[in-house]
Amino acid sequence: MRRMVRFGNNLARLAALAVVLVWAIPVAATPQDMAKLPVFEPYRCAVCHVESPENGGDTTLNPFGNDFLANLRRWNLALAELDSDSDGCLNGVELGDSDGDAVADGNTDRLTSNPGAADCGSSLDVTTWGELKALFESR
Ligand SMILES: [Ca+2]
Ligand SMILES: [Ca+2]
Ligand SMILES: [Ca+2]
Repeated sequence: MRRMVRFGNNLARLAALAVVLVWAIPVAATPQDMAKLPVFEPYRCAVCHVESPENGGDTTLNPFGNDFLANLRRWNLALAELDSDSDGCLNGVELGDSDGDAVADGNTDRLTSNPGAADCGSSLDVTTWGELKALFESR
């Protein structure tokens, strides 16, 4: 009987540890994931999340966050060429790294708009970007 109680206590501790780990891992991963992006100001957490956890908001992933996760938490050309939030601006254009090489375009240190929210404020839309890209590729 004593063995059963001890086993039950250990099982409860293990379950509690699992709950803590599941809760802690996504929170710990956020700054590391953010550091993989060449530019993340001014949106910070809101680049990937519906709202910024820093502001006590929802930690649900936005469309860009889902694509970043599906891309194995990597920022690259494949992700830069997507328009995760379907607002007409490619992720790379919104994020300020149009070729997805993790080096910001020019001296950009701020996002032009959020790749996870329909807020494309740039005049450089998918069509314009495609035309510009074709121009450079034809050289
Ligand atoms: Ca977009
Ligand atoms: Ca770049
Ligand atoms: Ca956007």
